[in-house]
Amino acid sequence: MRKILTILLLSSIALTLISCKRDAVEEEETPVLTINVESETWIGTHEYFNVFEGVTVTDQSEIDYTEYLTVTSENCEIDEDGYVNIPSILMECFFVYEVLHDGLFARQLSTLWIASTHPYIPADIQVINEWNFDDESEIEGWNTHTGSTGSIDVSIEEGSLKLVVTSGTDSIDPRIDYMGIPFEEDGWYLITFTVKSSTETKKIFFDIGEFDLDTGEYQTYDRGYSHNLYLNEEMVTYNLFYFIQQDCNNGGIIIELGDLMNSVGIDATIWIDSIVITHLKY
Ligand SMILES: [Ca+2]
Repeated sequence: MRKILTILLLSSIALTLISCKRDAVEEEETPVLTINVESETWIGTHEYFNVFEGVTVTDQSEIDYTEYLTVTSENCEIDEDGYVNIPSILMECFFVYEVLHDGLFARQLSTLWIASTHPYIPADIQVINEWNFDDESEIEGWNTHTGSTGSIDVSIEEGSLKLVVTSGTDSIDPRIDYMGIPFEEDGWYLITFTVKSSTETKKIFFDIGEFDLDTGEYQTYDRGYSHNLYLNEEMVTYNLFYFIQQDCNNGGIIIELGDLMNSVGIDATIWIDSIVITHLKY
């Protein structure tokens, strides 16, 4: 009996020792931290981005170290809450995610691409000009420039602005414009309209900007958002976005109808309707 008890006791001690040794091994295992962040993120201009959103730091035992995470960037500004000051122009931000806690360290790089052909449309919009061309009075304020060889005849037909265009040999003439609209610096504007052409391959240039009253020169103020459009024989609705770089009091729409690249010597009758200029407020 004593022998059995002794064996049991020894077995128990041995098991305890093995158990303690296992605990010791587990305690000695060094946590390895992983920063769980996408290596690349794409957003449009005027979307917000927070460097901490959705990012976690864990070790192999799923212990959370997220509270020790820091993020820095050499080329983009991050505010104290983690929001990035997104510039309006196309670019990228480089972020360095780091965690340092109790001698443990991890680093992860991440790139935010800010790229979009246009911003999203916010809830707060303001229609600043609108033309439905339902009667002759809506031609008022639209000016034409014919250049040396082109011509343009403006009228209203079936509720649309009708432009009978002889292309001529200039690229910027003939043209039609409407000026006197104030645009705000750093403002996003959306222009919608419908347009069709008697000739499928006719191309027009649609832009917003300002006439310098001193020089008589037209100056474009958008940043890479001017638009060359191929027209269709059916009415097509366009939504064109523009970003204005500086205040202009005498801004407006300009539509060039002449010898544009890939549209040389093409005469056409063009119908435009339902032009709406909207200021997008972010
Ligand atoms: Ca109309």
